[in-house]
Amino acid sequence: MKLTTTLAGVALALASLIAQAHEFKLGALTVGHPVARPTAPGQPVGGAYMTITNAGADDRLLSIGAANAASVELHTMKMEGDVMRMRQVDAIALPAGQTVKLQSGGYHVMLMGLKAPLKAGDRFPATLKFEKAGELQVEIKVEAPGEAPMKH
Ligand SMILES: [Cu+2]
Repeated sequence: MKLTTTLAGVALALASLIAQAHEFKLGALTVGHPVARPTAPGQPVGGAYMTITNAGADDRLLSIGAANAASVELHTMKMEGDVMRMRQVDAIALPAGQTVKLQSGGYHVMLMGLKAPLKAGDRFPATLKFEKAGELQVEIKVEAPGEAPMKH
């Protein structure tokens, strides 16, 4: 039991080290740990999350493209009465000097019309388009929620 716990701890530490290295830079922008959630067979829509740190002047995330989805939308979550609803947004503001978290319950990325289920452990390329900084290619990892060390 003790050994198992220790090994699990080591695995977790390694996973978080790898997660920290999983980032992409474009000028003053850093995209941290872009992940998508696994989907069930036949599920047409998937969610993706990341952090975007802006060390420069104000910018905006305008769109994301990914070849494994028919289209990719930027969404936010809003309470309407006592119901949480998703709504598409035109862009996500990236204020100077701030880190914006795209996460469950807030801004997030929706992959619409998935061509195949997203499986944990897979990776796929996506292109982020920023208003000022231009385009950045990132690699999105497919991870179940419990596997994301940054969520803790
Ligand atoms: Cu959504």
